Amino acid sequence: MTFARVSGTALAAALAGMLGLGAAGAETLRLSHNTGDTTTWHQGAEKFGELLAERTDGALDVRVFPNAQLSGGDQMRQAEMVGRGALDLVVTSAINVTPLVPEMAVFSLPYLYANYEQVDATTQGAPGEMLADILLDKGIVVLAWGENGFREVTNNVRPIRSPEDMRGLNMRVAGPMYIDVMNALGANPQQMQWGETMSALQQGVVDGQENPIGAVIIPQQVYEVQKHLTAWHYSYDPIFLGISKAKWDSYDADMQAILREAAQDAMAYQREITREGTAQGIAFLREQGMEVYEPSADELAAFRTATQPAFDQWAERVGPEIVGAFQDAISAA
Ligand code: X2X
Repeated sequence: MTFARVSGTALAAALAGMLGLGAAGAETLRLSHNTGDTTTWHQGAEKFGELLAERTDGALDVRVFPNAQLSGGDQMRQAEMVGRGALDLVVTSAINVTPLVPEMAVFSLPYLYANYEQVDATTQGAPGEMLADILLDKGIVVLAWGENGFREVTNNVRPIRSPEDMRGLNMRVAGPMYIDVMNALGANPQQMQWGETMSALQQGVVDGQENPIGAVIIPQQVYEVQKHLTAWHYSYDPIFLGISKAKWDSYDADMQAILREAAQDAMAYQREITREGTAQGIAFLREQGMEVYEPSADELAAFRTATQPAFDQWAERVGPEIVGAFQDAISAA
């Protein structure tokens, strides 16, 4: 497109977007997330924008930037940027925030949760609020919790049926705790941006990775570059929609209520489509030619035992008060 062919209106809109101004005096908020534009993270973020525009008569407009574009491709940096007001909004997963807030690792402790009821009892209950309070101290207001999901392992070398099968595999991981989990299993973990992972898998730089089926593996077509998947449910990863405290404080109570409700509704939608995609996911992946292994209860117990050292190490880092609150909510669910 040459400059001369851009209409005056389009140019004005483009300039307004760059300046953070939307149509006719609307305020444009920039939302960053670190997956592609086909994921349920992206759909949840877009839904938030739609609801917000509707409910504010267009006064607030959300622009969604996928693939961690606004943080130079660094998925871990987004939270810190929202915290100091360099980003307005973020959708990110718990594990990405652990460098800033190590307590966020609590959600993803290996084999903490056995099912979605237990998950919801924490993310939608008092334990989730405990973490939201800690994030608030870092300048991030959590508006709602959504879902990345139970993370499943894929690789191109062999089917994973036991902890022994993980030995020596070169595994891409997102964040710090997963390095310790992979080490406990005898794998060779390598921390890597999600944005670089598909090509690393394709080129054989790493053998495998782990991610949730409905939110990431299917929408990002990981099945195109990976042969084996084991549904070992070893770690749960929530996402959240957060806003910078500086931005939040610029609104009155009525606008804050609209923001929170739109976020709650958008993340409820996001959880729903993620769970639907996950429920149909294994059949779909088999159709695509993946070899999917579903471990028995005994086999799952073996993975749990093998990852226990990483659980213990990170439970200590998170602290007994928070871990205890999670475990109480889980046993009551
Ligand atoms: O990087 C990943 O694996 C992803 C997309 O799940 C997260 O952002 C943690």
